[in-house]
Amino acid sequence: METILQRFDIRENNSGVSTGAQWLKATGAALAVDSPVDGKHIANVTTADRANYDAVVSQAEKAFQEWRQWPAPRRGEVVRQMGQALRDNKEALGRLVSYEMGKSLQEGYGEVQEMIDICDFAVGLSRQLHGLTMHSERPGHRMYEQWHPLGIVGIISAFNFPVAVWSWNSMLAWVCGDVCIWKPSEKTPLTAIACQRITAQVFAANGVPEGVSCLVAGERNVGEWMANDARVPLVSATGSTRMGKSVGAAVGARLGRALLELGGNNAIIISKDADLDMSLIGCVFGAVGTAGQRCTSTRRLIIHDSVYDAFRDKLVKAYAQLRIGDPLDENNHVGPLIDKAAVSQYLQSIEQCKAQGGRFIVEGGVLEGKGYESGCYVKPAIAEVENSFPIVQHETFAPILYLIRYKSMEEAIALQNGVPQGLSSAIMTLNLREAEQFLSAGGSDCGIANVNIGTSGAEIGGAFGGEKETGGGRESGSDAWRAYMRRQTNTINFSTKLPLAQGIKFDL
Ligand code: UN1
Repeated sequence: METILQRFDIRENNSGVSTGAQWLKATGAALAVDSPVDGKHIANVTTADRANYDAVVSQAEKAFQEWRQWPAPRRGEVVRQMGQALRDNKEALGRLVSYEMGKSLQEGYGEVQEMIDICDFAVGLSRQLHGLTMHSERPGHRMYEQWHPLGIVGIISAFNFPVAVWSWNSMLAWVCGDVCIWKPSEKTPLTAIACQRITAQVFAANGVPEGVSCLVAGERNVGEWMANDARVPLVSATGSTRMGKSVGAAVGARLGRALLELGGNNAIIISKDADLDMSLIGCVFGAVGTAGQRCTSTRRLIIHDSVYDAFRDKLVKAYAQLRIGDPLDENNHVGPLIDKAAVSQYLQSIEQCKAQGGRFIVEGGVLEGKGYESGCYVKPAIAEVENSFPIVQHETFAPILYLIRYKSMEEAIALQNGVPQGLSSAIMTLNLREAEQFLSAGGSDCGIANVNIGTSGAEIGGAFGGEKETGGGRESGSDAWRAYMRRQTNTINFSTKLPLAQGIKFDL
């Protein structure tokens, strides 16, 4: 890890405030970063205070004046080089993600791969920021729309995807002509510093103005400054529903734009016509991958009565084979939770589940002893529950899987939709009618609905996000770029008269 820290110039004490090549003297509180993998202290990061934050916003505003004038394909060329730099750093950055955050090495690499993929996507997009043309109702008139950059995009990201979610936002924002200010999770500021170093090198080689990529490490208050700041037209926030409600309310009160990607409570329906062996992989990876800390993690299985016992037995067998331990060791399936606060939330949820009538068929618990010194390793657990239990309605960011029984497809869909969140959903079935019913307007109410694929691991090419308490925002692929731009409708009169629309006569 030493050589990786050196590669990204991460020292014992680091500033968490940067406008690109420049690192400001941060004068906020210091964050101590400990790895959940082995509990060891990695480094300290000094956060932004209000003066630091204001200095960064001023620099970003200046940078925007210039950056917005660059042709979009030229901005795309810079992002193409970002993709190359991330390829060159995939191994090192993936490892650092794994060590700072605790996800498996495979998933750490996978996360950097998502960054590379969004770079490629954004490069193509830089030549496709298309608007429409319309036929005017007036003679000698032309109408069309064009898309302009917004300005500063504030990016608030979560610990669980500490670098990929930033890249989904920033790569699109940059080709669109926006400048970005990133507030990473206070739990994972080191990977953010690493990304800022990679970006600074690419930007310097291309003469990108200082301030196009900014970093402001900090706690909640930094997010609140952004949310209340009229100089930040768009705040894109990923994290808990609680955080999203407060960001959304603050941004809404000033009529700014918020792009929210919040909690999920994702279910997979296991139909009577499911391929059970194939389903098992999707369900187990969905529930225990990233130690259940994805917003897309599978939290509920809604299983048809006729296959319930058989599938439950397969799950119990599969869970018995899970290897929990150091995520940097590729033999392990499950790494630690992010910190001890997450462990106590996991334990509390298990207690609440039991108190509400849940029956654990795979018991949870905290692992102790050699290799588990950080105190963050927990056992993935499975409980049989009712969907209506308050704990089942709530997103616990941990590997606790709830099993629910159903008899009819209508009932299964109602159960799937019967939670406050609406991010991801899936059905395992070989029955065309059931699959289409699940995908129809009366089917899943989520932003993502899959057939014979689990709830997690979405590709960047699709729009990513969900409904209800998930916040309604869409990031990454499809036409999510529009959220980072403002639309302008232009009408041009090339005739010798000035006719008014709607046939109105106004002669002088
Ligand atoms: C998240 O957990 O916030 O679909 C993002 C997935 C990943 C992204 C998850 N591509 O599971």
